[in-house]
Amino acid sequence: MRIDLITVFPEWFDSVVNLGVVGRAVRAQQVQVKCWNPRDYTLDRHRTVDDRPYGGGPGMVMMTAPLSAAIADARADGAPAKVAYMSPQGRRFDQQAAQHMAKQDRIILLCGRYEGIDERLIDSEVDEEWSIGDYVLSGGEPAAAVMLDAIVRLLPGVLGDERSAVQDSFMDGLLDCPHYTRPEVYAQQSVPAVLLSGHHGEIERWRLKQALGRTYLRRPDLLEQRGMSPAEEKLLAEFLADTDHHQE
Ligand code: 9WO
Repeated sequence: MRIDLITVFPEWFDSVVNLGVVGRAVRAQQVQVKCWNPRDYTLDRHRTVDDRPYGGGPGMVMMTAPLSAAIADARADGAPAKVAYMSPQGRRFDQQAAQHMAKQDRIILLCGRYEGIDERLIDSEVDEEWSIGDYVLSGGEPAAAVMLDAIVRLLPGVLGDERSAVQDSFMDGLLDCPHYTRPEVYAQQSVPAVLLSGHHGEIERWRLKQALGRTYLRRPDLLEQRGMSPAEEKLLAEFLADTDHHQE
């Protein structure tokens, strides 16, 4: 897959593209990431990309010309791609959206700065608008980094076979189960005995039960959206009967 970023802060993505799972995927050429800086498409001495808002008010607005030139160059550089604008006005980005995007050949992520970008640029060049949550950032870059990370880890071969199998498994659409590692006792709390038992069937059943229970307690909206099989209904009832979960 190919992911293009339109940004006045390409350096912002250095760590994203070099470290961790995404860094490994870039080095293995499972994803190509390319930045396009609107400042490189300015003609004035100060490389101006923003101007004062019509109608007045505080702050600045990103001008159309440098952005449209950067987008045109990005578009012309490979396969056809949709331009996605990172904005609080966009559709909420979730795991399902990440899975859909991971199937595309290419996407261009447009990062705004200042008070926003000229609406006419959005009308003429933007195909999709995406929000990662209901808060205002100082620019679209952190949102693009979030989307890039969520998409890249879903690409074939990026995570090990075992872990990608888990992604497609019955845990899909649920919150994660708790995890433990050594030591066996920490702060007077023991690791749940089932995880030390070596009974893989029992362990999988416990993990699914925990995932269902936590999703029910913390994100009932996700459980509503996903639905439960009769076996899962039974596991959840067991979870709720096991102990009190008031503090969760
Ligand atoms: C700035 C501002 C200042 C005063 C009153 C309201 C204001 N809104 C904004 C604003 O939305 N600025 C944006 C900053 C302009 C476009 C890029 N920025 C951005 C993107 N902030 N937050 C996002 C974003 C993107 C995706 N998901 C969540 C947030």
